[in-house]
Amino acid sequence: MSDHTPWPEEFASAYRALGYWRGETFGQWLRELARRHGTREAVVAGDVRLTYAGLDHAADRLAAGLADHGLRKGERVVVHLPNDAAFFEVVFALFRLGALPVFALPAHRGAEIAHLAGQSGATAYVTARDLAVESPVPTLYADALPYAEPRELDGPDASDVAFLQLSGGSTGLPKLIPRTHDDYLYSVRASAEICELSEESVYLCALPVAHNFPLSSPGVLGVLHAGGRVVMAPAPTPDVAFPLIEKEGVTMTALVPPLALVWMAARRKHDLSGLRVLQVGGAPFPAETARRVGPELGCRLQQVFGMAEGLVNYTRADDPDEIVHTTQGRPISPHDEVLIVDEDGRPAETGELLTRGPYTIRGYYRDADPSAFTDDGYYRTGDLVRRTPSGHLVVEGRVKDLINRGGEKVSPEEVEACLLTHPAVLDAAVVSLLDPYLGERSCAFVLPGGTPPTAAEIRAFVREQGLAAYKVPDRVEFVTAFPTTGVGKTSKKELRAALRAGLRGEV
Ligand code: OOB
Repeated sequence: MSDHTPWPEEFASAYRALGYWRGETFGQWLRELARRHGTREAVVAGDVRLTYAGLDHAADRLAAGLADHGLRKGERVVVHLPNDAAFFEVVFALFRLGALPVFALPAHRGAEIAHLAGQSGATAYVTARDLAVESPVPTLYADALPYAEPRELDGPDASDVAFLQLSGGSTGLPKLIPRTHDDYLYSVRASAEICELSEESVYLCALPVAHNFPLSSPGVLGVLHAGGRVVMAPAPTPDVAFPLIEKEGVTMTALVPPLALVWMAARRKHDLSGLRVLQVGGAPFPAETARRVGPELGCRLQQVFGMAEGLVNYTRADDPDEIVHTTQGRPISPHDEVLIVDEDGRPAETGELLTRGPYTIRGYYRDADPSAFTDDGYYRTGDLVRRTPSGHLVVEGRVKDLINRGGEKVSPEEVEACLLTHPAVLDAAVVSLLDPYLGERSCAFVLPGGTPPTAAEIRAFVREQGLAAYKVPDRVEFVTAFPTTGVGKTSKKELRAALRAGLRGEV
Protein backbone atom coordinates (compact mmCIF):
# COMPACT_ATOMS: atom_id res chain seq x y z
CA MET A 1 0.00 0.00 0.00
CA SER A 2 1.61 3.24 -1.09
CA ASP A 3 0.79 6.40 0.83
CA HIS A 4 -0.27 8.26 -2.25
CA THR A 5 -1.61 7.43 -5.67
CA PRO A 6 0.87 8.76 -8.21
CA TRP A 7 -0.19 10.24 -11.53
CA PRO A 8 0.18 7.69 -14.35
CA GLU A 9 3.60 8.01 -16.00
CA GLU A 10 2.27 9.47 -19.26
CA PHE A 11 0.60 12.31 -17.33
CA ALA A 12 3.61 12.90 -15.08
CA SER A 13 6.01 13.13 -18.00
CA ALA A 14 3.64 15.46 -19.88
CA TYR A 15 3.35 17.78 -16.84
CA ARG A 16 7.17 17.83 -16.61
CA ALA A 17 7.60 18.45 -20.33
CA LEU A 18 5.14 21.35 -20.11
CA GLY A 19 7.27 22.91 -17.39
CA TYR A 20 4.53 22.56 -14.77
CA TRP A 21 6.49 20.19 -12.57
CA ARG A 22 10.01 21.51 -12.24
CA GLY A 23 11.64 19.09 -9.83
CA GLU A 24 11.88 21.81 -7.19
CA THR A 25 11.02 21.26 -3.50
CA PHE A 26 9.60 23.92 -1.17
CA GLY A 27 12.93 23.98 0.67
CA GLN A 28 14.82 24.81 -2.53
CA TRP A 29 12.15 27.28 -3.56
CA LEU A 30 12.53 29.26 -0.32
CA ARG A 31 16.34 29.22 -0.74
CA GLU A 32 15.94 30.78 -4.18
CA LEU A 33 13.50 33.41 -2.86
CA ALA A 34 16.01 34.30 -0.14
CA ARG A 35 18.72 34.69 -2.78
CA ARG A 36 16.50 36.96 -4.86
CA HIS A 37 14.71 38.99 -2.19
CA GLY A 38 16.95 38.46 0.88
CA THR A 39 16.50 41.73 2.74
CA ARG A 40 12.92 42.35 1.75
CA GLU A 41 10.19 41.66 4.28
CA ALA A 42 8.44 38.35 3.71
CA VAL A 43 6.13 37.97 6.70
CA VAL A 44 4.75 40.50 9.17
CA ALA A 45 2.93 39.12 12.23
CA GLY A 46 2.35 41.34 15.24
CA ASP A 47 5.75 42.74 16.22
CA VAL A 48 7.65 40.12 14.23
CA ARG A 49 8.96 41.14 10.81
CA LEU A 50 10.73 38.30 9.00
CA THR A 51 12.81 38.96 5.89
CA TYR A 52 13.17 36.35 3.16
CA ALA A 53 16.73 35.63 4.34
CA GLY A 54 15.57 35.54 7.95
CA LEU A 55 12.85 33.02 7.19
CA ASP A 56 15.25 30.90 5.15
CA HIS A 57 17.77 30.87 7.99
CA ALA A 58 15.16 30.15 10.66
CA ALA A 59 13.90 27.20 8.60
CA ASP A 60 17.46 25.81 8.41
CA ARG A 61 18.04 26.20 12.14
CA LEU A 62 14.71 24.66 13.05
CA ALA A 63 15.12 21.78 10.57
CA ALA A 64 18.48 20.96 12.21
CA GLY A 65 16.98 21.21 15.69
CA LEU A 66 14.04 18.98 14.79
CA ALA A 67 16.44 16.44 13.28
CA ASP A 68 18.44 16.47 16.54
CA HIS A 69 15.13 15.94 18.29
CA GLY A 70 14.80 12.68 16.36
CA LEU A 71 12.38 13.75 13.64
CA ARG A 72 13.09 12.02 10.31
CA LYS A 73 12.28 12.45 6.64
CA GLY A 74 8.88 11.00 5.80
CA GLU A 75 7.45 11.35 9.32
CA ARG A 76 4.17 13.22 9.78
CA VAL A 77 3.70 16.14 12.16
CA VAL A 78 0.32 17.66 13.03
CA VAL A 79 0.66 21.46 12.72
CA HIS A 80 -1.97 23.35 14.73
CA LEU A 81 -0.97 27.00 14.76
CA PRO A 82 -2.65 30.39 14.61
CA ASN A 83 -1.93 33.05 11.96
CA ASP A 84 1.53 33.81 13.21
CA ALA A 85 5.16 33.89 12.04
CA ALA A 86 5.88 30.54 13.70
CA PHE A 87 3.65 28.85 11.11
CA PHE A 88 6.14 29.72 8.36
CA GLU A 89 9.23 28.68 10.32
CA VAL A 90 7.69 25.35 11.32
CA VAL A 91 6.29 24.48 7.91
CA PHE A 92 9.44 25.38 5.99
CA ALA A 93 11.62 23.54 8.53
CA LEU A 94 9.47 20.43 8.02
CA PHE A 95 9.68 20.87 4.23
CA ARG A 96 13.49 21.10 4.43
CA LEU A 97 13.61 17.98 6.54
CA GLY A 98 11.16 16.14 4.31
CA ALA A 99 8.81 15.62 7.25
CA LEU A 100 5.16 16.20 6.34
CA PRO A 101 3.05 18.87 8.01
CA VAL A 102 -0.50 17.61 8.60
CA PHE A 103 -2.49 20.82 8.57
CA ALA A 104 -5.06 21.40 11.31
CA LEU A 105 -7.18 24.55 11.55
CA PRO A 106 -7.21 26.69 14.70
CA ALA A 107 -10.90 25.81 15.25
CA HIS A 108 -10.05 22.13 15.51
CA ARG A 109 -10.23 20.54 18.94
CA GLY A 110 -9.22 17.25 20.50
CA ALA A 111 -11.37 15.02 18.28
CA GLU A 112 -9.99 16.49 15.05
CA ILE A 113 -6.38 16.50 16.27
CA ALA A 114 -6.71 12.84 17.32
CA HIS A 115 -8.27 12.02 13.93
CA LEU A 116 -5.47 13.80 12.04
CA ALA A 117 -2.76 12.18 14.16
CA GLY A 118 -4.36 8.75 13.89
CA GLN A 119 -5.06 8.86 10.15
CA SER A 120 -1.58 10.13 9.31
CA GLY A 121 0.32 8.11 11.91
CA ALA A 122 1.92 11.36 13.09
CA THR A 123 4.86 11.28 15.51
CA ALA A 124 4.55 14.83 16.83
CA TYR A 125 2.09 17.69 17.33
CA VAL A 126 3.25 21.31 17.00
CA THR A 127 0.95 23.90 18.51
CA ALA A 128 0.66 27.17 20.41
CA ARG A 129 -0.08 27.32 24.15
CA ASP A 130 -3.54 28.85 23.70
CA LEU A 131 -4.64 26.41 20.98
CA ALA A 132 -3.17 23.22 22.37
CA VAL A 133 -5.43 20.25 22.99
CA GLU A 134 -4.54 16.93 24.53
CA SER A 135 -2.73 14.96 21.88
CA PRO A 136 -2.02 11.27 21.46
CA VAL A 137 1.52 12.13 20.30
CA PRO A 138 4.31 14.26 21.87
CA THR A 139 3.63 18.02 21.79
CA LEU A 140 6.07 20.74 20.73
CA TYR A 141 5.15 24.33 21.57
CA ALA A 142 5.80 27.17 19.12
CA ASP A 143 7.43 29.24 21.88
CA ALA A 144 9.91 26.48 22.74
CA LEU A 145 11.05 25.12 19.41
CA PRO A 146 14.42 23.36 19.20
CA TYR A 147 16.65 25.54 16.99
CA ALA A 148 20.18 24.33 16.26
CA GLU A 149 23.19 25.14 14.11
CA PRO A 150 22.16 24.64 10.45
CA ARG A 151 23.60 21.63 8.65
CA GLU A 152 23.18 19.70 5.42
CA LEU A 153 20.11 17.47 5.56
CA ASP A 154 19.04 14.76 3.19
CA GLY A 155 15.83 16.47 2.04
CA PRO A 156 12.87 15.19 0.04
CA ASP A 157 12.39 14.79 -3.72
CA ALA A 158 10.04 17.12 -5.56
CA SER A 159 7.80 14.18 -6.44
CA ASP A 160 7.40 13.29 -2.75
CA VAL A 161 4.34 14.27 -0.76
CA ALA A 162 5.06 17.67 0.83
CA PHE A 163 2.14 17.81 3.29
CA LEU A 164 -1.29 16.45 4.14
CA GLN A 165 -4.38 18.60 4.19
CA LEU A 166 -7.81 17.79 5.49
CA SER A 167 -10.52 17.36 2.90
CA GLY A 168 -13.36 19.79 3.37
CA GLY A 169 -15.03 18.74 0.25
CA SER A 170 -16.14 15.19 -0.04
CA THR A 171 -18.79 12.98 1.46
CA GLY A 172 -18.14 11.00 4.63
CA LEU A 173 -15.53 11.38 7.33
CA PRO A 174 -12.82 13.94 6.55
CA LYS A 175 -9.95 12.37 4.60
CA LEU A 176 -6.33 13.32 4.17
CA ILE A 177 -5.10 14.85 0.95
CA PRO A 178 -1.48 14.24 -0.09
CA ARG A 179 0.04 17.10 -2.13
CA THR A 180 3.49 16.83 -3.70
CA HIS A 181 6.11 19.59 -3.91
CA ASP A 182 5.90 19.44 -7.72
CA ASP A 183 2.14 19.73 -8.01
CA TYR A 184 1.57 22.30 -5.28
CA LEU A 185 4.38 24.60 -6.42
CA TYR A 186 2.90 24.58 -9.89
CA SER A 187 -0.45 25.75 -8.54
CA VAL A 188 1.31 28.45 -6.51
CA ARG A 189 3.34 29.80 -9.47
CA ALA A 190 0.39 29.71 -11.84
CA SER A 191 -1.91 31.37 -9.26
CA ALA A 192 0.61 34.16 -8.63
CA GLU A 193 0.70 34.84 -12.36
CA ILE A 194 -3.08 34.78 -12.85
CA CYS A 195 -3.53 37.14 -9.90
CA GLU A 196 -0.80 39.43 -11.29
CA LEU A 197 1.20 39.43 -8.06
CA SER A 198 4.49 41.31 -7.86
CA GLU A 199 7.01 42.62 -5.34
CA GLU A 200 4.49 45.38 -4.70
CA SER A 201 1.82 42.95 -3.52
CA VAL A 202 0.90 43.09 0.15
CA TYR A 203 -1.42 40.24 1.14
CA LEU A 204 -3.48 40.18 4.32
CA CYS A 205 -3.90 36.61 5.55
CA ALA A 206 -7.23 36.92 7.37
CA LEU A 207 -8.50 33.34 6.94
CA PRO A 208 -6.71 30.51 8.78
CA VAL A 209 -3.41 30.16 6.91
CA ALA A 210 -3.39 26.34 6.79
CA HIS A 211 -6.50 26.34 4.59
CA ASN A 212 -5.84 25.91 0.89
CA PHE A 213 -7.48 29.23 -0.05
CA PRO A 214 -5.22 31.61 1.95
CA LEU A 215 -2.27 29.21 1.68
CA SER A 216 -1.98 28.94 -2.07
CA SER A 217 -4.84 30.49 -4.03
CA PRO A 218 -2.60 32.51 -4.51
CA GLY A 219 -2.45 33.18 -0.78
CA VAL A 220 0.66 33.54 1.29
CA LEU A 221 2.75 31.19 -0.86
CA GLY A 222 1.78 32.97 -4.08
CA VAL A 223 2.74 36.31 -2.59
CA LEU A 224 6.10 34.97 -1.38
CA HIS A 225 6.69 33.54 -4.84
CA ALA A 226 6.29 37.04 -6.28
CA GLY A 227 8.57 38.62 -3.67
CA GLY A 228 5.71 40.48 -1.99
CA ARG A 229 4.85 40.87 1.68
CA VAL A 230 2.49 38.75 3.77
CA VAL A 231 0.68 40.36 6.70
CA MET A 232 -0.84 37.91 9.18
CA ALA A 233 -4.15 38.92 10.78
CA PRO A 234 -4.83 37.16 14.08
CA ALA A 235 -8.56 37.44 13.34
CA PRO A 236 -10.56 38.27 10.18
CA THR A 237 -12.83 40.81 11.85
CA PRO A 238 -12.94 44.45 10.67
CA ASP A 239 -11.58 45.76 14.00
CA VAL A 240 -8.40 43.71 13.47
CA ALA A 241 -8.15 43.66 9.68
CA PHE A 242 -8.97 47.29 8.77
CA PRO A 243 -6.18 48.91 10.82
CA LEU A 244 -3.71 46.40 9.35
CA ILE A 245 -4.86 47.15 5.81
CA GLU A 246 -4.26 50.84 6.38
CA LYS A 247 -1.00 50.55 8.32
CA GLU A 248 0.68 47.93 6.14
CA GLY A 249 -0.63 49.12 2.78
CA VAL A 250 -2.42 45.85 2.04
CA THR A 251 -3.32 45.41 -1.64
CA MET A 252 -5.14 42.09 -1.57
CA THR A 253 -6.94 39.71 0.76
CA ALA A 254 -9.24 36.69 0.73
CA LEU A 255 -12.50 36.08 2.60
CA VAL A 256 -15.34 33.59 2.80
CA PRO A 257 -18.81 35.02 1.92
CA PRO A 258 -20.09 35.68 5.48
CA LEU A 259 -16.96 37.71 6.26
CA ALA A 260 -17.36 39.72 3.07
CA LEU A 261 -20.85 40.62 4.34
CA VAL A 262 -19.44 41.65 7.72
CA TRP A 263 -16.77 43.80 6.07
CA MET A 264 -19.36 45.55 3.90
CA ALA A 265 -21.61 46.21 6.90
CA ALA A 266 -18.81 47.54 9.13
CA ARG A 267 -18.42 51.24 9.84
CA ARG A 268 -15.05 52.36 8.55
CA LYS A 269 -12.71 54.77 10.26
CA HIS A 270 -9.79 53.41 8.30
CA ASP A 271 -8.52 54.17 4.84
CA LEU A 272 -8.88 51.01 2.76
CA SER A 273 -8.04 52.71 -0.53
CA GLY A 274 -4.86 50.64 -0.96
CA LEU A 275 -6.93 47.46 -1.17
CA ARG A 276 -7.18 46.61 -4.86
CA VAL A 277 -8.56 43.06 -4.87
CA LEU A 278 -10.88 41.19 -2.55
CA GLN A 279 -11.06 37.48 -3.25
CA VAL A 280 -14.18 35.66 -2.12
CA GLY A 281 -14.54 31.89 -2.16
CA GLY A 282 -15.07 28.70 -0.21
CA ALA A 283 -18.87 28.82 -0.36
CA PRO A 284 -21.57 30.21 -2.68
CA PHE A 285 -21.47 33.98 -3.10
CA PRO A 286 -24.78 35.23 -4.54
CA ALA A 287 -24.55 37.62 -7.49
CA GLU A 288 -26.55 40.34 -5.63
CA THR A 289 -23.91 40.38 -2.91
CA ALA A 290 -21.03 40.09 -5.36
CA ARG A 291 -22.21 43.27 -7.12
CA ARG A 292 -21.95 45.25 -3.88
CA VAL A 293 -18.25 44.55 -3.28
CA GLY A 294 -16.84 47.07 -5.74
CA PRO A 295 -19.02 50.05 -4.76
CA GLU A 296 -18.97 49.34 -1.02
CA LEU A 297 -15.35 48.37 -0.43
CA GLY A 298 -13.77 50.29 -3.28
CA CYS A 299 -11.88 47.32 -4.68
CA ARG A 300 -12.21 44.73 -7.37
CA LEU A 301 -13.84 41.37 -6.61
CA GLN A 302 -12.25 38.09 -7.62
CA GLN A 303 -14.31 34.92 -7.15
CA VAL A 304 -12.42 31.76 -6.26
CA PHE A 305 -13.87 28.26 -6.43
CA GLY A 306 -11.36 25.74 -5.23
CA MET A 307 -10.85 22.58 -3.26
CA ALA A 308 -8.03 21.15 -1.20
CA GLU A 309 -8.02 18.13 -3.54
CA GLY A 310 -6.64 20.38 -6.28
CA LEU A 311 -8.64 22.28 -8.90
CA VAL A 312 -8.87 26.03 -8.33
CA ASN A 313 -10.89 28.43 -10.50
CA TYR A 314 -10.45 32.21 -10.60
CA THR A 315 -12.27 35.02 -12.31
CA ARG A 316 -9.59 36.98 -14.15
CA ALA A 317 -8.53 40.63 -13.82
CA ASP A 318 -9.74 41.37 -17.35
CA ASP A 319 -13.07 39.52 -17.11
CA PRO A 320 -16.12 41.77 -17.62
CA ASP A 321 -17.91 42.71 -14.37
CA GLU A 322 -20.89 40.55 -15.24
CA ILE A 323 -18.67 37.44 -15.39
CA VAL A 324 -16.97 38.35 -12.10
CA HIS A 325 -20.35 38.84 -10.41
CA THR A 326 -22.12 35.77 -11.74
CA THR A 327 -19.48 33.04 -12.12
CA GLN A 328 -16.96 31.30 -9.90
CA GLY A 329 -14.12 31.60 -12.39
CA ARG A 330 -12.29 29.24 -14.70
CA PRO A 331 -9.51 26.74 -14.01
CA ILE A 332 -5.90 27.73 -13.41
CA SER A 333 -4.38 25.48 -16.03
CA PRO A 334 -5.04 24.77 -19.70
CA HIS A 335 -4.37 21.18 -18.64
CA ASP A 336 -7.07 21.08 -15.98
CA GLU A 337 -9.54 18.61 -17.45
CA VAL A 338 -13.12 19.31 -16.51
CA LEU A 339 -16.17 17.12 -17.18
CA ILE A 340 -19.77 17.91 -16.30
CA VAL A 341 -21.82 14.74 -16.02
CA ASP A 342 -25.26 13.48 -15.04
CA GLU A 343 -25.97 10.65 -12.59
CA ASP A 344 -25.08 8.07 -15.22
CA GLY A 345 -21.77 9.72 -16.02
CA ARG A 346 -23.00 11.16 -19.33
CA PRO A 347 -22.11 14.72 -20.41
CA ALA A 348 -24.70 17.20 -19.13
CA GLU A 349 -25.37 20.94 -19.23
CA THR A 350 -25.63 21.12 -15.46
CA GLY A 351 -24.16 18.22 -13.58
CA GLU A 352 -21.46 16.98 -11.28
CA LEU A 353 -18.02 18.42 -11.85
CA LEU A 354 -15.30 15.80 -12.39
CA THR A 355 -11.71 16.92 -12.74
CA ARG A 356 -8.15 15.78 -13.16
CA GLY A 357 -5.00 17.72 -13.92
CA PRO A 358 -1.47 18.71 -12.97
CA TYR A 359 -2.30 19.62 -9.36
CA THR A 360 -5.39 17.52 -8.60
CA ILE A 361 -4.76 14.40 -6.54
CA ARG A 362 -5.43 10.94 -7.98
CA GLY A 363 -6.34 9.44 -4.61
CA TYR A 364 -6.61 10.23 -0.91
CA TYR A 365 -3.85 9.39 1.56
CA ARG A 366 -3.42 5.63 1.82
CA ASP A 367 -6.19 5.26 -0.73
CA ALA A 368 -9.06 6.12 1.62
CA ASP A 369 -12.39 6.27 -0.25
CA PRO A 370 -11.33 5.21 -3.76
CA SER A 371 -14.94 5.78 -4.87
CA ALA A 372 -14.25 9.53 -4.86
CA PHE A 373 -12.28 8.98 -8.08
CA THR A 374 -13.37 7.54 -11.44
CA ASP A 375 -11.52 4.63 -13.03
CA ASP A 376 -9.71 7.05 -15.31
CA GLY A 377 -8.54 9.22 -12.44
CA TYR A 378 -11.04 12.07 -12.28
CA TYR A 379 -11.87 13.43 -8.83
CA ARG A 380 -15.62 13.53 -8.19
CA THR A 381 -16.02 16.97 -6.65
CA GLY A 382 -19.64 16.49 -5.55
CA ASP A 383 -20.32 20.00 -6.84
CA LEU A 384 -23.12 20.70 -9.33
CA VAL A 385 -21.90 23.13 -11.96
CA ARG A 386 -22.57 24.47 -15.42
CA ARG A 387 -20.16 26.13 -17.81
CA THR A 388 -20.80 29.46 -19.50
CA PRO A 389 -19.90 30.00 -23.18
CA SER A 390 -16.87 31.94 -21.92
CA GLY A 391 -15.62 28.79 -20.15
CA HIS A 392 -16.39 29.98 -16.64
CA LEU A 393 -17.94 27.65 -14.09
CA VAL A 394 -21.07 28.49 -12.13
CA VAL A 395 -21.66 26.48 -8.95
CA GLU A 396 -25.36 25.58 -8.92
CA GLY A 397 -25.44 23.31 -5.88
CA ARG A 398 -23.99 20.01 -4.87
CA VAL A 399 -24.65 16.30 -4.86
CA LYS A 400 -22.45 15.43 -1.87
CA ASP A 401 -23.76 15.11 1.68
CA LEU A 402 -21.93 18.04 3.19
CA ILE A 403 -22.86 21.23 5.01
CA ASN A 404 -21.01 24.34 3.89
CA ARG A 405 -21.31 26.63 6.90
CA GLY A 406 -19.96 29.85 5.40
CA GLY A 407 -16.90 28.07 4.02
CA GLU A 408 -16.39 25.80 7.01
CA LYS A 409 -17.21 22.29 5.89
CA VAL A 410 -19.20 20.02 8.19
CA SER A 411 -19.47 16.32 7.44
CA PRO A 412 -22.95 15.24 8.65
CA GLU A 413 -21.61 11.72 9.08
CA GLU A 414 -18.97 12.87 11.53
CA VAL A 415 -21.50 14.74 13.70
CA GLU A 416 -24.00 11.86 13.49
CA ALA A 417 -21.31 9.41 14.65
CA CYS A 418 -20.65 11.69 17.61
CA LEU A 419 -24.36 12.02 18.48
CA LEU A 420 -24.80 8.25 18.39
CA THR A 421 -22.31 7.91 21.25
CA HIS A 422 -24.74 9.83 23.52
CA PRO A 423 -26.49 7.31 25.79
CA ALA A 424 -29.95 8.84 25.21
CA VAL A 425 -29.70 9.07 21.41
CA LEU A 426 -31.10 6.14 19.43
CA ASP A 427 -30.56 7.63 16.01
CA ALA A 428 -29.57 10.96 14.50
CA ALA A 429 -29.52 12.70 11.12
CA VAL A 430 -27.75 15.98 10.45
CA VAL A 431 -28.87 18.17 7.56
CA SER A 432 -28.36 21.69 6.28
CA LEU A 433 -30.64 24.58 7.07
CA LEU A 434 -30.65 27.61 4.76
CA ASP A 435 -29.27 30.73 6.39
CA PRO A 436 -29.08 34.26 4.98
CA TYR A 437 -25.72 34.97 6.60
CA LEU A 438 -23.76 31.71 6.59
CA GLY A 439 -25.50 30.25 3.56
CA GLU A 440 -26.15 27.12 5.57
CA ARG A 441 -26.31 26.07 9.16
CA SER A 442 -26.69 22.57 10.57
CA CYS A 443 -29.72 20.95 12.13
CA ALA A 444 -29.55 17.66 14.01
CA PHE A 445 -32.69 15.52 14.06
CA VAL A 446 -32.49 13.27 17.08
CA LEU A 447 -34.51 10.17 17.90
CA PRO A 448 -34.22 9.93 21.68
CA GLY A 449 -34.12 6.69 23.62
CA GLY A 450 -34.78 6.65 27.35
CA THR A 451 -34.93 10.03 29.10
CA PRO A 452 -35.01 12.60 26.30
CA PRO A 453 -32.11 15.05 26.57
CA THR A 454 -32.61 18.77 25.88
CA ALA A 455 -31.29 20.52 22.79
CA ALA A 456 -28.78 22.39 24.94
CA GLU A 457 -27.50 19.12 26.39
CA ILE A 458 -27.04 17.67 22.91
CA ARG A 459 -25.08 20.70 21.76
CA ALA A 460 -22.91 20.71 24.88
CA PHE A 461 -22.29 17.00 24.41
CA VAL A 462 -20.91 17.48 20.89
CA ARG A 463 -18.59 20.18 22.18
CA GLU A 464 -17.45 17.98 25.09
CA GLN A 465 -16.55 15.20 22.69
CA GLY A 466 -13.86 17.53 21.40
CA LEU A 467 -15.37 18.56 18.06
CA ALA A 468 -14.73 22.03 16.61
CA ALA A 469 -17.38 24.60 17.58
CA TYR A 470 -18.49 25.04 13.96
CA LYS A 471 -19.59 21.37 13.93
CA VAL A 472 -21.95 21.76 16.90
CA PRO A 473 -25.52 21.55 15.48
CA ASP A 474 -26.98 25.05 15.24
CA ARG A 475 -30.39 23.59 15.86
CA VAL A 476 -31.65 20.35 17.39
CA GLU A 477 -35.06 18.83 16.66
CA PHE A 478 -36.43 15.74 18.37
CA VAL A 479 -38.46 13.24 16.36
CA THR A 480 -40.41 10.11 17.17
CA ALA A 481 -39.53 8.47 13.85
CA PHE A 482 -37.48 9.30 10.76
CA PRO A 483 -39.02 9.68 7.31
CA THR A 484 -37.54 6.98 5.10
CA THR A 485 -36.74 6.49 1.44
CA GLY A 486 -38.00 3.59 -0.65
CA VAL A 487 -35.28 1.29 0.63
CA GLY A 488 -35.79 2.34 4.23
CA LYS A 489 -32.88 4.77 4.61
CA THR A 490 -33.44 8.01 6.50
CA SER A 491 -34.64 10.56 3.96
CA LYS A 492 -32.56 13.69 4.44
CA LYS A 493 -34.44 15.24 1.55
CA GLU A 494 -37.67 15.05 3.56
CA LEU A 495 -35.97 16.34 6.70
CA ARG A 496 -34.68 19.36 4.77
CA ALA A 497 -38.14 19.90 3.26
CA ALA A 498 -39.67 19.76 6.75
CA LEU A 499 -37.25 22.46 7.91
CA ARG A 500 -38.11 24.64 4.95
CA ALA A 501 -41.82 24.20 5.70
CA GLY A 502 -41.15 25.36 9.24
CA LEU A 503 -41.61 21.88 10.70
CA ARG A 504 -45.42 22.14 10.63
CA GLY A 505 -47.02 18.78 11.09
CA GLU A 506 -45.21 15.49 11.21
CA VAL A 507 -41.62 15.31 10.06
C1 OOB B 1 -12.07 25.54 -0.53
O1 OOB B 1 -11.60 24.27 -0.29
P1 OOB B 1 -12.27 23.16 0.63
O2 OOB B 1 -11.48 21.93 0.39
O3 OOB B 1 -12.44 23.66 2.03
O4 OOB B 1 -13.77 22.95 0.09
C2 OOB B 1 -14.03 22.65 -1.24
C3 OOB B 1 -15.51 22.75 -1.51
C4 OOB B 1 -15.87 22.69 -2.99
O5 OOB B 1 -15.93 21.36 -3.46
C5 OOB B 1 -17.23 23.38 -2.99
O6 OOB B 1 -18.22 22.50 -2.53
C6 OOB B 1 -17.06 24.48 -1.98
O7 OOB B 1 -16.02 24.03 -1.10
N1 OOB B 1 -16.63 25.76 -2.59
C7 OOB B 1 -17.46 26.63 -3.20
C8 OOB B 1 -16.66 27.72 -3.62
N2 OOB B 1 -15.38 27.46 -3.27
C9 OOB B 1 -15.39 26.26 -2.64
N3 OOB B 1 -18.80 26.59 -3.44
C10 OOB B 1 -19.34 27.65 -4.09
N4 OOB B 1 -18.64 28.73 -4.51
C11 OOB B 1 -17.30 28.81 -4.31
N5 OOB B 1 -16.60 29.88 -4.74
O8 OOB B 1 -13.14 25.92 -0.10
C12 OOB B 1 -11.20 26.42 -1.36
C13 OOB B 1 -9.93 26.01 -1.72
C14 OOB B 1 -9.12 26.84 -2.49
C15 OOB B 1 -9.60 28.08 -2.89
C16 OOB B 1 -10.86 28.50 -2.52
C17 OOB B 1 -11.67 27.67 -1.76
